[in-house]
Amino acid sequence: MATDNEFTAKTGKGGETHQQVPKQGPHDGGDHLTTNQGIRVSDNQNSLKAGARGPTLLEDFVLREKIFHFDHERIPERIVHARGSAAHGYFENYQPLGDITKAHLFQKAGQKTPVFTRFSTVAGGAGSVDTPRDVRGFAVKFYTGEGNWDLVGNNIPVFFIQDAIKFPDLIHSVKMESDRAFPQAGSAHDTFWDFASLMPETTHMLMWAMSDRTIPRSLRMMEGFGIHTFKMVNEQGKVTFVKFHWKPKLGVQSTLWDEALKLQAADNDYHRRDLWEAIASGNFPEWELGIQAFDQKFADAQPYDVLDPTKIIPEEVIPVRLIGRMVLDRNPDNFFAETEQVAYCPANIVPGLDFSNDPLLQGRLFSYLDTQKSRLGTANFHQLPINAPKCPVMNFQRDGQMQMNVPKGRANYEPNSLAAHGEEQGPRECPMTGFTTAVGRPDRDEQGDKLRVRGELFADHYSQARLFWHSLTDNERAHVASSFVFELSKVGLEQIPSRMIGNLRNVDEELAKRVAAGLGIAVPNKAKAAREPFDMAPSPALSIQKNMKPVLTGRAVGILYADGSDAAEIEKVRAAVKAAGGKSVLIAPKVGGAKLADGQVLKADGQLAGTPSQTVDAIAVVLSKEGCGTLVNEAAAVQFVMDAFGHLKAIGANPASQPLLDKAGVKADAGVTDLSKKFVDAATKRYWDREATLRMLA
Ligand code: HDE
Repeated sequence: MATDNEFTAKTGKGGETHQQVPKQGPHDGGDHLTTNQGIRVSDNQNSLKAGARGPTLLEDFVLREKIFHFDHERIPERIVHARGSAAHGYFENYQPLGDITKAHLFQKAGQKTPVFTRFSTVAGGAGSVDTPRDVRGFAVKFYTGEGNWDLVGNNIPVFFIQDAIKFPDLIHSVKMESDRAFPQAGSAHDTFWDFASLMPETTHMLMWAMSDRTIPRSLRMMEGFGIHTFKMVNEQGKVTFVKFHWKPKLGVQSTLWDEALKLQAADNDYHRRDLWEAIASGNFPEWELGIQAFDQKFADAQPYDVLDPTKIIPEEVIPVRLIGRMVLDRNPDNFFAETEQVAYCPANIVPGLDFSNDPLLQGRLFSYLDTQKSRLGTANFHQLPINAPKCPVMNFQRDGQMQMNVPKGRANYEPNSLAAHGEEQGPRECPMTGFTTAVGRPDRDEQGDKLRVRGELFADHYSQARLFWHSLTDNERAHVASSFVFELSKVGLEQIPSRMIGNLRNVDEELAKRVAAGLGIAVPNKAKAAREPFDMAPSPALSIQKNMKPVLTGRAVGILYADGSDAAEIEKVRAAVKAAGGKSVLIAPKVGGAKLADGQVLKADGQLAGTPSQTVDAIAVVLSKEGCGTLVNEAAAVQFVMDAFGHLKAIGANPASQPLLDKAGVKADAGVTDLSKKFVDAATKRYWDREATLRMLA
């Protein structure tokens, strides 16, 4: 390929720029622009006209082909999870798992399997923002030597509904209301809460959705869950039930609601950019894959049904066994070809794994294959490079739109005896290595009448919602209660908040009271529970704050400086942040930089007005007396500090910057330090205690 300056630049008659392959060539290589038919193009700036000012001619096949292709560039976006970001990487197995599964990817220590992982929001369209309050999708395609395995999960371990037949209702209710087409990408509206409050089985997931889990700090800092109970099957056919967990190496971190709202204004692509930049800079995001493994005896002994996707198994009851790690180390080459066209399907499974009878999972096994056909347009979508297995694919399926393979010979059926005549005979089934379905429990679950019913224990809608509430810190509970208040405050139909709070009384009376008080309405009657809830031992593993890792790795520190700032002071902070594994972001009133006290100009990474403090995890304010004197009158600077304080972040400052801190209302606490080593330690945390002094939470 020729580089820019190897092309000849010419100006055409109308002043338009032409970059051309030079007259002297080369005319044999790959530098020539062509049509899709390979015809070289002589002019990519002007269509063919009858005279310089005449009409464009239909004959211009170059123009017609270009516009024709452009007109068809868009494909239907995903019905749910339309907005997503993805990356390539690998899964590395820790130890042989032959005792519980025969799947090849789990047989050797150190064995690597390529993966493509896509994270997404659920409710918004493909062009919506990254940071609404929403569940996040966490879908991993493992390209194993035995075919593709797709683990299509979320960042919350339970789901809203128990049966697939309710999914269209759930999604219709949460998406934009169908007459007015708003709100985009948010659940804070009538139809969602109408549906949710009429469906008490949603209560457990609602608790998670109203918690900080749905406003993650970064895609790199989310847990992932397979949600359903799956099966692993070993060589002897023995079945073990498993729940899948992804544990982020950086720990789980979230934003505050006010911060998430402001991030929407600051950067619509906050999570997409963060993932891309982390990978591009070599800071590869990493998760460990864990399983909770159990048998039928354990399942039968629980007071909840392990086939019910609105239930978890607390980690304190069955610890998560870590079986491998996933590293995302390569950004996609092309967003459309890879991130948009990737087609996950929970039915894609390899020998050694199997489905459970979870009725939500069973419905998903149909849905995804079906949706890909309407999204990608052809039954041959599996041939797209991002979807194609990295192992041989051989069968007698033929033809269809966009068939990319050119099968040879006549063998498009079997049995056949074509080999007897020296012809290609095609592949055959293999009982030894082929996928076989594990034998279930014909004695109990898989016999009997055809019924449209649910398992009895599915009727307990509240015990685990209560477990979640009881496992949180006081500050996290305040966030949950406040989120309910925020969301229900946007609901116009007055019967809905009361109905919802009536349900919440079954979770916790205190929560219900707080939400009612926050809305300024009376506490309604308690809803009748379909099955009386019971108390479970709290599970500290469910809390984000109790499990925060106080590290700077993966986190960013914004350094605010201006004309007259001290170079050595700035450098000291940068070096300390780097040593602690963090990233410094230099922020100055002008992106070209500021003239420091020693005369040097230090270029900024971001302009103050365009880089508010919600884009970083902690701030250092390094101003001269004069610089501070100017910035106390700059709203963006005051807001920068005020928001960092309000978002409970560490603030380091030199003495000359104090007037700015004072103007921003910063009060001394453990998170407000000088610029010594203390600051970098402080920057690894948030100051939850500060919140009660700043915000009236429910
Ligand atoms: Fe999905 N879901 N889903 N879902 N889902 C889709 O498939 C569906 C459910 C999840 O990054 C769609 O390719 C039904 C649970 C993720 O491309 C569609 C039911 C969980 C993604 C679909 C569920 C998920 C999807 C839309 C109820 C967590 C994005 C486009 C039975 C375990 C994958 C597409 C990606 C996508 C159907 C419930 C996760 C329409 C019918 C539970 C992460 O097929």
